Amino acid sequence: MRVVEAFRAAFGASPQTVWHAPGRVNLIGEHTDYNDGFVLPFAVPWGVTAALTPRDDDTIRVLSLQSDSGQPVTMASREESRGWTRYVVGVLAMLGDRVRGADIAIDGDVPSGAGLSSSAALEVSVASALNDVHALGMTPMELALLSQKAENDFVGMPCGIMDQAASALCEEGHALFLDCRSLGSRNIPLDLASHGLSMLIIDTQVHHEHAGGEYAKRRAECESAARKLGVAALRDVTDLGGALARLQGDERKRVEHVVAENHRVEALVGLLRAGAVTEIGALLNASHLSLRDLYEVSSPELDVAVEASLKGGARGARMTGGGFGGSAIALVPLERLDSVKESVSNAYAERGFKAPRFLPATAAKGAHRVS
Ligand code: GAF
Repeated sequence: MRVVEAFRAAFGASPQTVWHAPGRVNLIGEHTDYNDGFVLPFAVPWGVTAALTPRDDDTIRVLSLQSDSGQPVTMASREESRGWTRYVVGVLAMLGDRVRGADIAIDGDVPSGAGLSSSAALEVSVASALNDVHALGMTPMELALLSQKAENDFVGMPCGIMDQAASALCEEGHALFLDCRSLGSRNIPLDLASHGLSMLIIDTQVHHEHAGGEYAKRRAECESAARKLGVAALRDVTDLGGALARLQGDERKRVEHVVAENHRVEALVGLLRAGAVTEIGALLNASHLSLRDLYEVSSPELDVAVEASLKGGARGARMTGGGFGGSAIALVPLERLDSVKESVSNAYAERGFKAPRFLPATAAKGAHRVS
């Protein structure tokens, strides 16, 4: 394994453990996680592999096979961490004095900037490796929560739990139905191929700079609306009409999205359980329109990807993840794959957008030890 070879070359011995954690796409349930709602992500076949040996001092050495220098970054303490190393050091920091330093080599193949949660994969791979070598006995959900805390408190991104939970808990061939309040989850079989369907990822190759600030703003709007409505979180809104009558402007739109999106997750899970996977397209489309018009987190590239894939024969399509660029997903009958790709490529070329990248999405396994 090349990450093990790189570890040996950099640090002069074999790693004590090697863990892989995947990125994700979200089938449905967008911007619901931090509203205590429901999500339905599945793990993708790309992720991060972390080879790790603990140290008995506070030094942290991290080598990324994707970094240009080819050299490990050496930090005498957690405070020295900068840039991408914060995702790694943040996990160590959240473990406090349960761990000291570590030598770590990282190899990732999540398509960069595609919005497929490479940062969650990085955090969860390192958290899983540390849990293993230090015999901490943490469950996959505890590792997901630790990774989310590293991202919230150390990196400074106020994300919800979805991406880390997907990376830690998903099962091959299944989507993860997660209640972000109780943290209870169920693996829902996602059998597309036997229905003649596939899930296509359309990577817009665009990531808008202001995404982080807009994400925090949406979250703050939801929290403000929940306070006005006297509920702990938007998950608790039971009378949508009554709630909307008490709100105005952006907050009104955000609430309408979140409440309906939670119902769409439950409806989609119901269809999957009933074996009616061919029927989920309308829910994907409705989710996209709501994210575009009510939550206002789509982008021209995402909208064109969705519209053109439907025109090319997709059964449903939507943006996936936080938005403002990243990827869309399309549910495509196998015999229409070429026509969907052609339709999207042509639409992008007509508008002068950068050519999109197409990736097949199969539901992969969550974090696991590889050596
Ligand atoms: C990003 C966040 F990291 C997730 O927690 C989630 O809120 C998602 O955007 C939107 O559904 O991926």
